[in-house]
Amino acid sequence: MKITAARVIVTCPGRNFVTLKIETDQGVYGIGDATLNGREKAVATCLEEHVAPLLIGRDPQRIEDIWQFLYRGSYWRRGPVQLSAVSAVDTALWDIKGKLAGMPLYQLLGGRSRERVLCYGHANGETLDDTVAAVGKYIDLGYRAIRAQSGIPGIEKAYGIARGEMHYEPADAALPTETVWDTSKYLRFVPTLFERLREEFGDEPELLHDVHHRLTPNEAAQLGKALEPHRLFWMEDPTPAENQDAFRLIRERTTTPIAVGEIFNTIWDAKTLIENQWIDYIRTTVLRAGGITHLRRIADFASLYQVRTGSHGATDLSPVTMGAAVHFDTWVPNFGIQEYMRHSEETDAVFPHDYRFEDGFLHCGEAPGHGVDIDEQLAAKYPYKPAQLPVARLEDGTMWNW
Ligand code: CS2
Ligand code: MG
Repeated sequence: MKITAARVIVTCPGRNFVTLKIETDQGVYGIGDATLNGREKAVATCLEEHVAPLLIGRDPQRIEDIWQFLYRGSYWRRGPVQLSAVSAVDTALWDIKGKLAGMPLYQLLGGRSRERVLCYGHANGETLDDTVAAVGKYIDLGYRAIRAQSGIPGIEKAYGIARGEMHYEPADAALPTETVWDTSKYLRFVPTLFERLREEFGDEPELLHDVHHRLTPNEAAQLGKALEPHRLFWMEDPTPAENQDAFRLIRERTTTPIAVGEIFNTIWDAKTLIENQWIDYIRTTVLRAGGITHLRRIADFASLYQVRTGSHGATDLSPVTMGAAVHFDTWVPNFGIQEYMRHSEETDAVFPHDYRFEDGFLHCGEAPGHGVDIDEQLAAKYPYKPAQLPVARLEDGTMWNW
């Protein structure tokens, strides 16, 4: 069996997506997601110019060997562009293997560990009251776990706040929008938000919050401590994680659970965090961390240290990633939670899929492979539209972490 083509499809049904379609001499094809928000063309070019030619003529059944060939064989290991490309190939190859076997992906991995996959949705609002109302809306929709982000008094554009109804898309302009950040205002405000949410909704709903890399380790520890009475499911990305040792300072000062890893590309980005048990949840995804093949390695390593999975699932990960993720989550023994930001109707139409949301949980389908396809004719109607992520500066103009 041979790979005959590896084609890249770029489409923008409301937001940009890069999709890889691997075709074979037996008519079976597989789909992989290669979207890197704000850097879509870099991955598309990497795939088209450098990776696709390496795939032609290879046996698509040799997933592990192709992974090793692309990772070890590229010499330039790691990095979001290279690993998003590798992930797309890997996801498409697992899709092909599932179709050949006539089995859904979770069966290939070892079968079901659970009946359904707990997921969390995104509630956000310009003000504290708006955010409380948004959390109420998610509870009405059946969600049992909800991430809450709010506008902060005195900060004009806070991370995570949607302009429209229910769909937050940070990549909002061809050139990065400049936002202003103020740590003191943020630290004063956030505990009042969660205090209010517990008052309104009681102990039952799981509440999450994304700090989005804005704090120093000591500030993160202060926030974690202040949030302890409100029993968060997790505090995400409290500080940038290039220096994994920074998390010791947070861990030793607060019991608020910590989740990290949506931008990690390999196990090496998380190794110190996991083996020291400085985090509770690892957020690596099928799309960013080497596909099913490598994500499985990370999850197995994490299981030795009682670290559970909590994969990234923002809208910039296409339904292809979401489909593969729900299969992975259905199997992975040390599953924690799955982020689930619903896609727009246009996106869902371009990517027909058989996973579904019901009663606060996601269910994967039984179709062979990961169960997500691409309607190429429809995709062609939505041309690429440049959009980059914002940047943040302190009030005096200093560049900060967005
Ligand atoms: C985020 C994302 O979902 C999350 O937790 O951190 O919204 C992130 O900002 C985007 O995926 C960036 O592309
Ligand atoms: Mg995040």
